Amino acid sequence: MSEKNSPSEAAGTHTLDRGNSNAKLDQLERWREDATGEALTSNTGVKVADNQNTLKAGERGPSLLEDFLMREKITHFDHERIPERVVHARGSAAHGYFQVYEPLAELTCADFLNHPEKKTPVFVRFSTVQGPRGSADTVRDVRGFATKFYTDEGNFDLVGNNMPVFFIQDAIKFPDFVHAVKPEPHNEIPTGQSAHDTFWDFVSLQPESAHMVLWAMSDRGIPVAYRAMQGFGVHTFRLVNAAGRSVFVKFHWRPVSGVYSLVWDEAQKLAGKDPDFNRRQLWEDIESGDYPEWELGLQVIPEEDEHKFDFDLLDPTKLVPEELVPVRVVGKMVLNRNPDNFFAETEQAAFHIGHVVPGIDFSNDPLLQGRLFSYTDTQLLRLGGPNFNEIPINRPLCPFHNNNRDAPHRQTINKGRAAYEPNSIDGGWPKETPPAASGGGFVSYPEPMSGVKLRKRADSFGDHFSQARLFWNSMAPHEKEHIIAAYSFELGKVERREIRERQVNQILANIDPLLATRVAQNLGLPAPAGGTVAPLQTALEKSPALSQANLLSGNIRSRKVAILVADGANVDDISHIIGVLNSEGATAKVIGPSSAPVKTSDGNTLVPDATLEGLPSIAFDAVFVPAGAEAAKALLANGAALHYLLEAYKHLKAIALCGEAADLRAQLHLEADEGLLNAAKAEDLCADLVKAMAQHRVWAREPKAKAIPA
Ligand code: HDD
Repeated sequence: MSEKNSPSEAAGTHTLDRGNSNAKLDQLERWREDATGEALTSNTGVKVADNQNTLKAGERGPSLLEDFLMREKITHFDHERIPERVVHARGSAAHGYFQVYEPLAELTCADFLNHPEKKTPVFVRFSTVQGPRGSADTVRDVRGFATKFYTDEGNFDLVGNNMPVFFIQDAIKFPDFVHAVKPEPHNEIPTGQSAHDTFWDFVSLQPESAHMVLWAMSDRGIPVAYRAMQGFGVHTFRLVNAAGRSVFVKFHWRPVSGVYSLVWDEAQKLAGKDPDFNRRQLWEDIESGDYPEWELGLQVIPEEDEHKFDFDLLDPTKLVPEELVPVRVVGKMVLNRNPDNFFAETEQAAFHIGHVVPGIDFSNDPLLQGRLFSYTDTQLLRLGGPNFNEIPINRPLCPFHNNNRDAPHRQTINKGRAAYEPNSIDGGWPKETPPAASGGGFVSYPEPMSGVKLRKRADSFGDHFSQARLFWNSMAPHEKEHIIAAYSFELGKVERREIRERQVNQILANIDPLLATRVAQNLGLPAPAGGTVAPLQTALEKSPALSQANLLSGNIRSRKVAILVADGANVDDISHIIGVLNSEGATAKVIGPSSAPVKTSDGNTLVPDATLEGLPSIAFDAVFVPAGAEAAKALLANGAALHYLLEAYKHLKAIALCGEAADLRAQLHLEADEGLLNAAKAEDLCADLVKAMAQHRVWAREPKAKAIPA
């Protein structure tokens, strides 16, 4: 933490405005306020005189069962845990609001999508899928992106992921998929990983997973931050307007910060060095006022176009390419408040795909239909009964009244005698509300139905490879390399040769020959002779909207820069770069050889925010080293500092070296490139640094950087 004295003070400790980098400790303590000055009591309100000692028969005697205070405290503690989510157990959440840009009356009668003046409160929980509650954030996995809108017409939950498709087409396969991806049952290994036999066994036998597995093996599986992820509702939903006209819709969340990812080596290291990496950033960004934002996008498909695509709109393993149906951006979500209590809010939040409001309805996607059952069922177990919607985080903000009664943990004290309908005793209340343009009751879209009762997958769900190929073809060269590396890594962990072979020959070979051949080479398998399924003719060869290379924001807002200092560091360079970064919405942290203050070039001292080991380069987007002969010499002699730079280089980050700090580059034999910058002073390189950071990584460096040991 920096000290706040003025630089002009005799003691000479620098005050550097580091923008958002300092957590506001005063605010962090806000939740204690309600208990401050209050007596410690039992749950029944009895004041406690001694919270240190159990009631005993004599100082050294046995404890007495009579001690109701000790029994209550221990009992409560013994019952603190509830079952973690069977999937998506590891997560973090924040509060915020959503605001629509303009009324969408032609599409939907949903109130919150029709009033640009309204800020609808939201609670958003991000998660990984595989790992338990205490697992690391940065594992390769799908990320959950669940949003609860507390609208004036009831809660709407958009329970999506950071990938627009799913592994399976029918909900009845979900337990199989989850059992396969979870740690193996005999030894509960591996945690938070899909790199093991049972996962690859299942997906290699289930070709409908090919598309989604490709997404998971791409950079989308290792996002840098929640704010750097897109979100997708995945299924096709319906919107219904006041006239009862319906359209199909796909929901999209587009991060204002752009879409970008970790590199694999970094993701693995972060899982050890900071397992809370994503959780911490979400928390710190919000505490510092740098609020994550997303725009809501809709892909609207008229009912009459339902069958015009070369895939089935009801198939959740397919996306609707944006080149065929553009995304209409309709509103913005801002996350601006951290929860006060993790358990009460984040852990007890109960999302449910079946929480919809008038104007939003379901399609017949068989995965969606099965989810409608599963989410209530799981809350009954996790939250202990059907009153889970009374828990404050789940409770609607609009009034709610019905004749549901009793059950465990009931909080509402219902008055009156008539808990049934129709009744005459309470005047017939609460009463139904007929559908109306605004504020009406929910009516399901009257979709005509007919059919024979059967268990069968529609033939239109039968093409499993065309969209996987579309995704592969749409990747930038470096993204393709990452996908090849990810398959090679994961399948390399698979012990059974026949599983590896099946994945390569029957799945990858049907996606793309280069992908299959390169992965086969890396696994020491013969290159497959060709695909086993004849490719279909499809509308698109490529979809540029799928490549993260096309999804950067063009700015460096919320990016983090490490400033490496040692005694003698040039203070003008430090002040200048911090000023520039702050003006661009980025933040900086001063990293020292130890936590002790360093002496800057003007003879004053500067207290580092962290040490080289405490905040390694993997926690930053770029590294900056100020000029100063003495500082450069000290850093050159410091193995941790050299490793810091080498690792930043290997992870393709922008590195800016001022003045004598250029000696570090020479010592490490690193070639200058568009992201490895030298200049006499900060002023001369900060524009290039900002430009390089906006590109996120120096991809051109990747082939060279691979040769550097981790
Ligand atoms: Fe699910 C949780 C997203 C298919 C059953 N799911 C859960 C969460 C997310 C998703 C984001 C965590 C919500 C939170 O933060 O509390 N799930 C998806 C998506 C799917 C999907 C995008 C496919 C498009 N899920 C799916 C199927 C089933 C489930 C097919 C069951 C048939 N999902 C559950 C669950 C969970 C859950 C078991 C675990 C905890 C919870 O619901 O509340 O019911």
